[in-house]
Amino acid sequence: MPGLAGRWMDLANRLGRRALGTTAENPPVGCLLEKDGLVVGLGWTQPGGRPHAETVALAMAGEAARGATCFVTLEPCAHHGKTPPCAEALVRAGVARVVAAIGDPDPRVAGRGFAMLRAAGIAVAVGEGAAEARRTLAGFLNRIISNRPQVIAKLAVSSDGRIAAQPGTETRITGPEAWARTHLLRAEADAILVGLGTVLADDPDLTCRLPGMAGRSPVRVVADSQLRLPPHSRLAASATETPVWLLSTRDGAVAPGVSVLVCAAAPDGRVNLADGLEKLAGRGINTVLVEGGAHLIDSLWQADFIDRLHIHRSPLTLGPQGLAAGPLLTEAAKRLNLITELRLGEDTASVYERRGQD
Ligand code: AOF
Ligand code: ZN
Repeated sequence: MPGLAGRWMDLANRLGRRALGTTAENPPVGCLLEKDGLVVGLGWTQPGGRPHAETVALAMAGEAARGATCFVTLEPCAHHGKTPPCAEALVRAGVARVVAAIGDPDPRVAGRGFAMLRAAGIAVAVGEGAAEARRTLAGFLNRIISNRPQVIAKLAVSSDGRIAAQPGTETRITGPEAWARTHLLRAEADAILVGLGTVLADDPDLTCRLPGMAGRSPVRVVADSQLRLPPHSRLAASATETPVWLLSTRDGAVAPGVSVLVCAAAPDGRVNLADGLEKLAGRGINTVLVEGGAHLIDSLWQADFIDRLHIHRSPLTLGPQGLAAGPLLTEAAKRLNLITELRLGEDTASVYERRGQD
């Protein structure tokens, strides 16, 4: 059972999670202002990345912020960017103490936020709830430190380890609860990535279709080295409403709203995935959810780009003619840490994370 500070921070972490997938290129931060055991303000980074979480919480608290403790999942910013520094706003509001989960590696901040607070006589403690904050902020941390987004893969498999009844076809393997969970993962991602083969086979929408959450659809990205995205596909046809980006080795115009990110080619003529991920990071994408196909997920796995993996397992059997899931299924348990297991109706979800994250 965490102490009192841990429980306030737990709440701040929950607030931060609300912003997942809505703040790129900024991090999804949560902030809570507590005074005399009461919450006097709360907030999270707003859609598009601004205002920052602290600004929202301070605005809610007004005068009550004076003498309060600020629980925040990331070091308050110190730079004059598109908004004035949060550290300065906390000082001006008369906050007595700041408890932050982790420091901000953005070179414009990197310790300066804490220094600014301490210089003004504010008590600063760092580390409470750090593991959870790092999980929510993993995409941002990855992008700032490694110049690539956090790669989250999702795979649905039958009880006999198959991902489709036949290669090149779409098979509904899992039930409605797993469907809802997948759409939640979409809502929490900045971008969703599939290979062109998946588009040709399934003609997917790749939007978030949870009731009331259509506005949370991520940018839809297709690895399409030769610009073969059919202009009449659902993706291309809806690109003016929900953006579509193509990772390609060539430039060209495909359809209104579709942008092409020209990437280096791999030796096999496909897109160089390291470069593709860097291009996404360059556009501010913190997290990318990869839903298929098998070849793309396999290539990302072989290159060790998968940071988190969701495996949805169904009790269905597809039989030996079905398309096998590839080495990832057996290797995941050895190479990654199992962090969560959930029941999703008839199905189960196992969530794995790259080792050494905590
Ligand atoms: C905070 N609270 O809620 C967020 C922060 O372009 P700007 O001015 O919005 O600054 C973006 C940077 O601010 C971003 O790279 C990260 O370092 C920090 N994000 N900081 O104090 C927040 N989202
Ligand atoms: Zn800020």
